[in-house]
Amino acid sequence: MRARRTRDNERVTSAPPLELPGWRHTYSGKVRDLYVPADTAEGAPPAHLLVVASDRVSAFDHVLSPGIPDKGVLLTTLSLWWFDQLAGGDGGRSIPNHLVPDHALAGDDAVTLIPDAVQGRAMLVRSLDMQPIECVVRGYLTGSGWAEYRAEGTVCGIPLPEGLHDGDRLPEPLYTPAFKAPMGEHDENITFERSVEIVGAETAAALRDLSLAIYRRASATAEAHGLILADTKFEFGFDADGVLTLADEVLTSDSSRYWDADAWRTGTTPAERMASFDKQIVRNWLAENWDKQGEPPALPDEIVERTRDRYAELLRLLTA
Ligand code: Q0Q
Repeated sequence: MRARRTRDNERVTSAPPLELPGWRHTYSGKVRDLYVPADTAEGAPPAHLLVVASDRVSAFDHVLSPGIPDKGVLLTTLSLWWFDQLAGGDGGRSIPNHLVPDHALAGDDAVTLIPDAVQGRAMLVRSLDMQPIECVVRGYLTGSGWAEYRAEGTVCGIPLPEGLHDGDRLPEPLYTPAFKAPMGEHDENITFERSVEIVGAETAAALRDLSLAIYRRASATAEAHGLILADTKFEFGFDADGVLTLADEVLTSDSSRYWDADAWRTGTTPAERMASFDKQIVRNWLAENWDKQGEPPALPDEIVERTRDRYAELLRLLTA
C-alpha cells in the first residue's frame, strides 16, 4: 500500500480516504478526515464540512495498525452526546457548537447529507474561522505534565506546590494552551500571555474562560458517572455572527484522558490509579514491545479487543 503524508506530515500507509458522494476530501489528520461539499469552488469558503472519524488509532506520532473496530462510531457518538450535554442537556447554560443545527443521530436533513458509508461516524458541521490555539485543560498531574513537574516543579511553566505525585488532582484545573503548528509540525505549548499575542486579549481570555468552564462542567458529569476527566483539549472558531463556537471533536478518548474513579481512589500504583479509558492500553503495549525505532509493530488482537471494549465501556458509563 502506497505511503502518503497527512496534514500533520504523518507518514501513513493506510488506505486513501473514502470517496464520498457529494463531498470532496480536503485533508486528513492522524485519525480523522475532513470533507467539503463537492460543489465548493476552489478557494471559496465551504458552506459546511463533514468531519469523519476513522477506526485508525495513533500513538507516539504513528498511525498504528490494525484499526480499532467501531472506534469511529464510538467516539463520534460520545462527541455528539457531549455537544448535546453542553448545549443544555445537562441543565447548564448552552455552549454554542459547530454542529449543523438540526444534526441528530437519525431522521433529519443533516443525516441525509451524511453518506451511508460514514453514517454514525461523521459530523456535519458549520464552517468556522478556527482559532490556532489548542485549548488544553489539566485537572490532574499526568503524562507530559508529570514529566515536566518532576524535572522543574512546573506544568507548562506554571509553578505547582511541592510533593505532588503522578496522578494527583491539581489544586485547581490548569489552562495550558498550545499553538497549533502548521502542517507536519508539533503543537507548541505556550503561555497564556503568548496566546494573547497570537489571537488578541479578548479572544485569549474567552478561550481560557470557556475551556475552564467546560472542563469543570464535564468533570462534574464524569464524576457523577464514576469517572475522572483527568485532562482534555478543545478547539474553537468564530461563526458567521462572530460567536466563539466549540468545534472539532469534544471530550472523546482521543482528546481526553478518563480514569476509573474507584481505581484512582483505591489504587496504590500509578498504573492501578490510572486505569484508563483511552489509548493508554495501546501506549503501554507499545512501550513494552517497540523500541520507538522505525515503524511500530502491528497491535495484537488482544490489545485491539481490550481497547475497543474500553471505548464502548466509557460510552456506556457516561450515556447509559
Ligand atoms: C476544522 N479541523 C480539525 C480536523 C482533520 C478535523 C479544520 N467547524 C470547523 C472545523 C471543525 N471541526 C474546522 N474548520 C472549520 N470549521 C477542524 C483539526 C482535522 C479531520 C477533522 N480542521
